[in-house]
Amino acid sequence: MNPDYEHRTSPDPFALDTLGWDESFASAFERYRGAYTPGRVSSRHRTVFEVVTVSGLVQAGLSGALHRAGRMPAVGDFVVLLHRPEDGVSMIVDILPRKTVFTRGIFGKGGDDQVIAANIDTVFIVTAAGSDLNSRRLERYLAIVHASGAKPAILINKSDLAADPSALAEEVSSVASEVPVVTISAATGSGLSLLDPFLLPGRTVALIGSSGVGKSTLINALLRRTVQDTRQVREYDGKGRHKTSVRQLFILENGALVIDNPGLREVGMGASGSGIDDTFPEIRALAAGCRFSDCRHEHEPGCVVREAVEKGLISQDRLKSYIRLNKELAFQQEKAEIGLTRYERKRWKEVSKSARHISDFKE
Ligand SMILES: Nc1nc2c(ncn2[C@@H]2O[C@H](COP(=O)(O)OP(=O)(O)OP(=O)(O)O)[C@@H](O)[C@H]2O)c(=O)[nH]1
Ligand SMILES: [Mg+2]
Ligand SMILES: [Zn+2]
Repeated sequence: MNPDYEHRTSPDPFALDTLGWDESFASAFERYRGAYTPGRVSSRHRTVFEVVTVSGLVQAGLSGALHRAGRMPAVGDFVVLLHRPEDGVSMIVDILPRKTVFTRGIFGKGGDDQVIAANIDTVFIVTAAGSDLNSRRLERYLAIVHASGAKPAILINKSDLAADPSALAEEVSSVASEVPVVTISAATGSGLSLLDPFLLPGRTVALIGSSGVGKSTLINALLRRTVQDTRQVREYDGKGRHKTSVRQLFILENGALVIDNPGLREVGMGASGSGIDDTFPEIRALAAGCRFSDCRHEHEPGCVVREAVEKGLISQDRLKSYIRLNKELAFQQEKAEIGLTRYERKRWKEVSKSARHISDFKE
């Protein structure tokens, strides 16, 4: 449990709709009617999962079958629970198909540990006035969010520290394209009402960004804002004790769901796929006019994108960044393929060894 929050996921019972349940989950759950209960994973502590269900918060383990299949629920997943009254244990026996999957895309790390969260509608990419603000990093975040199926929004936090917050917003707008940019201060509460259109009942928002940008402070502010009429709340003491180590889903009073994440240290392009193109729509739009359909916009003749850079229509930095991220994607994909081949080779050795055993097969 993360002790750093003024309000936790409420243990009160919830209607499934409030948790983001919809028709597609309902039909996937259809075959489990009877002894099973659906729920949504709100946090994971190694092998124990906290799951919100219609009858409150449940602690559950993972079934042996899921474990053996290497299927690991992520925060935000809708899961199927089996409760064994004889020993009081709840077990996750299945994960319902995900609507969106948000992964960090670093090859070489365990498959399912890559998953940051599932079934996310909107991702708040949080940055802060000061040294964290970095256009190139924002492009990386945008690429993985676009690839996840969730919609991104960029939040510039700590506007109270900026001499000219609108200048920051303008700087960010140059990489944001059509992605909304919202300037806020989680500490003073300024701008928080601009987030209301994203914080809707049954919709899930995940917060990502570097450590220290104020993700947890923002969640506290949102929790406090939506409960302030009904509960007495201790004043936030601003001591920076919110270093988050566990990913966790919270439910705001109005039924919106928000997921706090630990600061991301590394964002790989491995799972970004077409997310890179979505991050650079101005380049994608022009690229269709390049002479070669696989033009990388480097040295190829008939490149419309480079021409646009020369004319000053597209920024040189943007094109450089686009090329670099695509190279990284290609490199990581290649690494993944080599990894697979090695695995296949090993499998083949095992298979041929057992074949030799059976039929005295000789190489
Ligand atoms: N001045 C100012 N400080 C803020 C604001 N929001 C957060 N902070 C401070 O920034 C520090 C880090 O805030 P956290 O909310 O812990 O940051 P985080 O993004 O959750 O960090 P990790 O959990 O490590 O990823 C704390 O000292 C906060 O008080 C803000 O709007 N203005
Ligand atoms: Mg935090
Ligand atoms: Zn080109």
